[in-house]
Amino acid sequence: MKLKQFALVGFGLLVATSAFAQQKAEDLIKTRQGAYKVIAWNVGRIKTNVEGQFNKDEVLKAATAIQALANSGLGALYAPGTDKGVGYHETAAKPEIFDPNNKKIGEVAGNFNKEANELAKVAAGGDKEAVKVQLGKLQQACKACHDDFRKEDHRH
Ligand code: ASC
Repeated sequence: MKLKQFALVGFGLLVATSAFAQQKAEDLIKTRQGAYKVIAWNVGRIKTNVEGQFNKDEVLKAATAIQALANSGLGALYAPGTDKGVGYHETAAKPEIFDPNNKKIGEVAGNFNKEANELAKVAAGGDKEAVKVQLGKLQQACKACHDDFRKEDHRH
């Protein structure tokens, strides 16, 4: 192979590799946004139930879905290279959430898991008032993370 050809192949590989990395990051961002979208959908269903007619089965389904997602290891979706980019929309994640030394991340994430697990437990009990109180605690956990790690004014 001539030097010029060799250089061209090398350049082609480089473009292909970075395109692949970008595609992968875009997928991770999409999955991340989708996961929170599904969580928000289920939070909304529970909210509707505690504000109106309470259907224990629907609330339990929604709470169980939130619990499963909260415990699924969402942190893996914040892989290096996913700090910038477009999934379904531009990522709203602040740079701070990609800092492995930021202690607050574990705190807010752990709190979200705790409140989600508790909500599933309370939902199984079927008491509307208790679900309402626990939903409020879960929403506080959502908000705590948004306050520190989501760019302002972003709505999903
Ligand atoms: C929701 C939702 C959120 C949280 C947050 C709580 O229902 O979609 O992101 O609650 O608004 O502050």
